[in-house]
Amino acid sequence: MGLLPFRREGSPSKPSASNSSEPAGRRCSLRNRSVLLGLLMALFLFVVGCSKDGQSTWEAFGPVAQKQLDLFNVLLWVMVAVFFLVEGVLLYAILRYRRRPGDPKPPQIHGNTRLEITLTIIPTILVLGLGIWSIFTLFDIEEPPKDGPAPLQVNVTGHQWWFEFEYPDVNGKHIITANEMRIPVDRPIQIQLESDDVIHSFWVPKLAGKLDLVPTHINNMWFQADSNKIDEDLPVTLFGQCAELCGLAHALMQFRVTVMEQGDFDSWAAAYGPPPTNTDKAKQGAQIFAANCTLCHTIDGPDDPALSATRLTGFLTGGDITPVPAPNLTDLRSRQTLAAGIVDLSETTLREWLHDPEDVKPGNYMSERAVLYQDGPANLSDEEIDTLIGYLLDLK
Ligand code: HEC
Ligand SMILES: [Cu+2]
Repeated sequence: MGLLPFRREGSPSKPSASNSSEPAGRRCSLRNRSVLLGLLMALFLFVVGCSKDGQSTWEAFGPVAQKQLDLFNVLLWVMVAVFFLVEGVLLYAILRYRRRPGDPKPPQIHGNTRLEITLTIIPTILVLGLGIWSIFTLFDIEEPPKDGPAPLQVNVTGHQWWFEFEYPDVNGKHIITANEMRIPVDRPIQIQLESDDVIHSFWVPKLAGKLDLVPTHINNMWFQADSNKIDEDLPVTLFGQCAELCGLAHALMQFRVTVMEQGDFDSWAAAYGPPPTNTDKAKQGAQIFAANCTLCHTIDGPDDPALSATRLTGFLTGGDITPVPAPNLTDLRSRQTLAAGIVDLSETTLREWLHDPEDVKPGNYMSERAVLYQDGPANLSDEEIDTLIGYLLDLK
């Protein structure tokens, strides 16, 4: 059974509303029903779009998102006011001065210099004002404040269809992980964005606006999560999403940002390392992993750059069975989600993933390129999969 509501068979087609042999009354009621359905859908989207939970742009957890939200609010409400003013005047003129039976032909006029100048100056002032405010905001959020705490560097790489997070230096330690970014609260996070393949976009609405991950080009941004803007207890997990159509599984390319106390963040960094192999079962798991998975995955610390280069070449060259860049699994046991944030990580979901990744995330490059999955579900016994899971998640 799939974890996602994908339907493999075609759904039964709906009766056509434009069937001309039907009586007029029935055609009409069908059309009314589609109008009603359309309105309900619009209402649903409107209501869902306004929710502050999850992936919302209406709530800011830090200074960058706050300044962007302030600007957005000003732009939005000024434009709403202009819209209602213009449409109001238009409606008033249409209704009040509409032609009535017997009205004489109105006098024809041409040109009104004073009115034309006024109607040129007002929008010019508005557009210039909002434009200048936007530019100042851009400069304002370009860099973290110089007098604050030192920023933490995180390098983000976009892959089809998952995110890689590299911390060059956390208390002297080099860390590479995937799909879940952990950040300490009240500290600027300096982010470098790049892509391995196509253009992706990095977006955590509660922390900052979107920025593209572009191949062969580095983009920079920063954000910060402020404890005084978050009224829940830490750690708090925020939703992120690739916001640039990047291929088949684009809609399944999400990530999480977990805001933590500095102490908890340091403990996570200190614990970062391969899963222990202190039992026979775990040793067996490590062997199965070495035999089947290390072509693409690293599990003993940050990826070796030479190996990453080979994997990238494999990906770009194509073919059925080639290495490809894949999520670093060193700290998989500390994660909450699987396969770029699309399912919660548990023994059950990991079993489903290892059994048949294609069923969980159609199009992904693990089922596409691994020998194990060339004939569909894994060429591994249930015991082997269980042993692997025990090793990966450090189960006792
Ligand atoms: C041919 C390369 C390849 C091989 C071999 C491979 N994988 Fe993967 N794996 C990938 C790719 C690519 C992804 C990312 C899929 C996605 O999210 O789109 C992935 C994702 C995963 C994930 C999810 C990681 C995350 O951050 O959510 C796990 C767990 C995983 N693989 C485990 C394994 C195990 C265990 C094996 C060996 C039995 C294995 N993989 C073999 C390429 C591979
Ligand atoms: Cu993407």
